[in-house]
Amino acid sequence: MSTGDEMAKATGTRRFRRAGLAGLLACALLGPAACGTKQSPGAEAGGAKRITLGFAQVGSESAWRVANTKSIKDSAAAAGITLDFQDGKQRQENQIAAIRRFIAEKVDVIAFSPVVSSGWDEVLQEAKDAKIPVIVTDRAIDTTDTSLYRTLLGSDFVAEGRKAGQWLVDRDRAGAKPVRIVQIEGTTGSAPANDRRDGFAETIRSDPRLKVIDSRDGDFTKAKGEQVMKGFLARHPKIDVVYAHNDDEGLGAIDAIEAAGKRPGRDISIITVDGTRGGLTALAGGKINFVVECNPLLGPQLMDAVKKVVAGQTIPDRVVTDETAFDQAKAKAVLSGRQY
Ligand code: GZL
Ligand code: ZN
Repeated sequence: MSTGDEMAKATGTRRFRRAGLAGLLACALLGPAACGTKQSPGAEAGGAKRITLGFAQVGSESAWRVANTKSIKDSAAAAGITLDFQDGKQRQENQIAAIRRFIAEKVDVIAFSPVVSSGWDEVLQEAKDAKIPVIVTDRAIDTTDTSLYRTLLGSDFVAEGRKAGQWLVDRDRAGAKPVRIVQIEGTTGSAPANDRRDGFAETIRSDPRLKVIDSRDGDFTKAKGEQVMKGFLARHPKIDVVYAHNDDEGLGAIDAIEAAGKRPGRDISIITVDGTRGGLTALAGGKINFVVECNPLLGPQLMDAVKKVVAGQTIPDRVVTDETAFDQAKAKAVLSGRQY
């Protein structure tokens, strides 16, 4: 390219940039009207009012959560629903502040995945007073007033715990020796941690050789899972099984077990929950022994519920996501096709 051309290109670029800058400035100062981009005042092409959904997410603590967030964002776009998405960074006060912001914005519907199960009545009463319907997704809340939300859309975590326990009961049925189990729990006070613990405990009770000898909060993260497993290895000379409440904690436990010179999946068996690519890869490779699925792809069902609520249709007060479980052969079969 000749120098002249380069000059023209450069000037052109500079001019374009200046105009762009001025345009941006006008947009920022004068609001959408000056932006040139058509800001539909809420009317959709077909004239139906465009729905606005406020969603307060737990955080981005695990691969499951990242997949859950993607499903919600992609589904809102596909459904033509305007989404105000707020990341709670795993703190309840952030989620409560986000819900208050949605109320102030007068969104059409509020949805959230409660990081812990208690402490929601006050803010949900404010949403009810503002006549904004609420949908609880993924994790359940403890409340005596079920009029505070329209439905709970998410997994049956007790069933997930039972599946994990049943696999162990079936596998060790023939054995005679005691089976020492350590449990890496999910976030203290969260529905999945409470229910996966209870479902597992009630199932292994049928076999007196299966004993949980230690249990600690791994907060659903890989880092905490590794830290907790290091503590277990330091405290207990003999551990036979790790039951981790999600894949990420299980992957952290693998690192700690290998650092201690033991073979995960062989010297110490590992059971996890979620069914993310990381968990299934470790299962296919023999470092994890069993993975219970927890389906994060709640987006389509959530948008369907949002549209029904806005249209004044009744929806069931509980929608359970369907889920399966994986042994090594099944993991190998499904891994290449996994979305997350
Ligand atoms: C379960 C979900 C849990 C996942 C974890 O539905 O709330 O939170 O099992 C995630 O991976 O952090
Ligand atoms: Zn689940």
